[in-house]
Amino acid sequence: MLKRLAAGAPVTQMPAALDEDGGVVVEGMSAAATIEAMAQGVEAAGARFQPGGATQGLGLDGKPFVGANTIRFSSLGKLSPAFFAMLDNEVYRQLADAVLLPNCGSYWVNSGQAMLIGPGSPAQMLHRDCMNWSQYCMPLWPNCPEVTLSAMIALADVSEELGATRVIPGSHKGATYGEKWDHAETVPAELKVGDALIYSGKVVHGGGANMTRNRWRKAMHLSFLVGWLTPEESSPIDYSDEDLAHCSPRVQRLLGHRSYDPRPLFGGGLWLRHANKIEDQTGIS
Ligand SMILES: O=C(O)CCC(=O)C(=O)O
Ligand SMILES: [Fe+2]
Repeated sequence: MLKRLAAGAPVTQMPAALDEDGGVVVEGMSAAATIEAMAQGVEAAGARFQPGGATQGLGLDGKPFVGANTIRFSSLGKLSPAFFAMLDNEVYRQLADAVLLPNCGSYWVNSGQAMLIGPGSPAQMLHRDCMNWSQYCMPLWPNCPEVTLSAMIALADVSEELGATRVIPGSHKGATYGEKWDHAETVPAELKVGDALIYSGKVVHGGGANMTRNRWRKAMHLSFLVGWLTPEESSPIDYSDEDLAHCSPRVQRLLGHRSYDPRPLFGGGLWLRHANKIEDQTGIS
């Protein structure tokens, strides 16, 4: 079993649990009104998608990973401003700061995605999320710094039967990078609506099988990535300046509308967003 901590527990306990098992359940991480608004937006948009359409940008090769009877889509901030509130969630912020800021000046959104698992879906293949950046992580394994942190947030109660995310506790410290993992070693991270499974990019996990005949698993994935790596999703162009005009500077940075500043660590300025506008230099408007 993964440890379960209340969102109000001292945040210092959470990195310790995360470090020990590679994942921790934070109960009640998101406010009820926020989840309700997000869930409504996802429900309405989800009805417009064909199951099995998502490919992770990989065409047919991506389909086995996402599953034939699942619905996945991004740009959740277009559905409800609740998404921006989730990006500003204080508990997740503190955890992400603790895990990622030792390795970057700032981090940004890797994915903000509805992950709906349909009835009869088999378990997803087991993987580590950091495998998206294997060229960096593999040569350094198991000592590679954390580059990504994920949250699976329940938009409705998520039981084992419905396809709760399955995790192999401790596998983030496993000696070999890619191997054949045994589903029997996984444990389900069951969630009540508003709870979140927070997990290391290094831990082995996968979506669970939905064993029901007619019910969907309703959850969303919100992951962060060190600011010097390329995210899965193109948030910087998915959202316009106008979309984010009323968001906090943190949310604007998370969605790629501010530059990456490596300080206090060593490195260059990257993604020079509005750093030197032509209009500012030439007087052209
Ligand atoms: O759907 C889930 O529970 C997990 C999904 C996942 O781990 C992924 O797609 O990277
Ligand atoms: Fe994953």
